[in-house]
Parts: sequence; C-alpha cells; structure tokens
Amino acid sequence: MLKLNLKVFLITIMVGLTVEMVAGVTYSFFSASTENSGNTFTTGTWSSVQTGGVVINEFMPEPSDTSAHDWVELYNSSSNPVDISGWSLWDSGNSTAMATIGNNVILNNNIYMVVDVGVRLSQNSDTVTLKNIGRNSIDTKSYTQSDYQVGVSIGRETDGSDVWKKCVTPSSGATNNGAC
Ligand SMILES: [Ca+2]
Repeated sequence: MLKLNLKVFLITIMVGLTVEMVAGVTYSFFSASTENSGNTFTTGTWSSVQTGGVVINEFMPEPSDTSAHDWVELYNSSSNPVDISGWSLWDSGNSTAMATIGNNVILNNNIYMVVDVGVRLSQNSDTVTLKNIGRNSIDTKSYTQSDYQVGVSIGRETDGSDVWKKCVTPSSGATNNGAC
C-alpha cells in the first residue's frame, strides 16, 4: 500500500499537478526510476497549502481619483499558505471575470493582495464574488447604493471578521483594523 501511494505521488508530480502536503506529516521522496527498499530518508515538517481561508477583505467601488481603477483586497485569514492560482473575481451581471489571478500564486497567511479589477463595480449596487480555479464561490459580498461613496471603501471592520463597514480611510494592502 505504501508503494502504491508513492507511485501515485510521483505520477502526480510528473504530470505537473499541485501536490498537497499535510502539516505535521513527514514525507519521503524516491527516484521515479527505482524500486525503493531500505533507502528512505525523511524531511522536516512541511507547511500545508490549503484551499480555504482567503476572503474578500475590502474593496473600492470608486476611488477618489475617479480615473483610477476599482480594487479588491484579498486576505488570507487562515494559518496556512493558500494556492490562489487561477482564482478570479466577479461582479454581478457580467459573464467575464473582473480579474483572474495568474499561475503559481501562493498567498501566505496573514497577507493581503490587492487586485486591480478595472472599472467594473457599480455605483448603485453590486456583488463582489471570489471564485477558486474550479469556479466555485469562495466568498461573496453585496453592497447597495447606500454603501457606495466616492473615495470610501467597503471593508471588514477587522481583517477576516463578519462585520462590514464603510472605510473612510481605505487601507489597500494593509490591515483594516483601526481603519474601517
Ligand atoms: Ca485593508
């Protein structure tokens, strides 16, 4: 059973798919061309790349400089790095994403990423949705015209929390704590 698992692991690497390693587990690696017996070696502890924990933390539907682009701040609220390659941001009523994250992008825990989403967020009401590479919704936040104000962002009161506020002091790429 162990050998079978290792073969699957090696095949997975060969076809270039992401391999998820679990924190606290020691892995052994082998040459793909040899049967392995008695030649194991061990590594240290690996941190795990998860698929959850990233949230929409803050967004700006209309910057003070009205010629500037709207933006969405993502925040990894989990305690692990998250692979966000191919994830995308959407607004309502459009069949194309506002922005798509490129390949090989890992968002470390407690880190922010600000995404330029063009000029897509409505001045009336809209919904910002974060989807993973499989186009499954990871997080979504709607706002109404009463939430909309030029130069004022909409953000979580504290990073990752469930309380949303209008942020008169936008904090793109930095903590919302004390700013929203
Ligand atoms: Ca912020």
